[in-house]
Amino acid sequence: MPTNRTFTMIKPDAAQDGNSGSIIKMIEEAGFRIVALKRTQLTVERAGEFYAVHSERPFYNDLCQYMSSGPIVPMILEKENAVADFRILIGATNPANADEGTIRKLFAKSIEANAIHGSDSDENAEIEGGFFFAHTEQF
Ligand code: IDP
Repeated sequence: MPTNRTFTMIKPDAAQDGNSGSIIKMIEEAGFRIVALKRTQLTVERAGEFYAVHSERPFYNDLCQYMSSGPIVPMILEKENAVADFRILIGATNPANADEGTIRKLFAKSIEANAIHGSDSDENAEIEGGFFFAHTEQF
């Protein structure tokens, strides 16, 4: 995957509340091109695999339960400087600290149910995109 791509997923709280369309509109209006998109649901085991880096953190089990509690909308996105620009668009992990106008400020419920994921590096964007999409599903 080239370095102008990032990976995101709309999390169960936002997908369940019917906010997927509004969030996708914000993403496209911010200049990101959708390379791959689907609606799916993680098992608790698959959620644990995705968040394995956090397995020693006290919130890990709750996070895996939450992330498997309903449908999610994973996407691969393309834009110059995609990883950094997308982190700005989504805002801080805790919506209480997120800037006005960011996706998390607008749609997140809590530090855990924070509406959306965004990769934190080019390397993780490639790994996370590959977790959900085959190369033949990326256009
Ligand atoms: P990020 O998603 O903003 O990169 P990370 O620190 O990588 O934040 O955490 C991954 C996810 O774990 C967060 O998006 C959030 O859903 C959850 N999380 C992070 N910190 C906490 C916490 O202190 N309590 C509960 N859940 C948390």
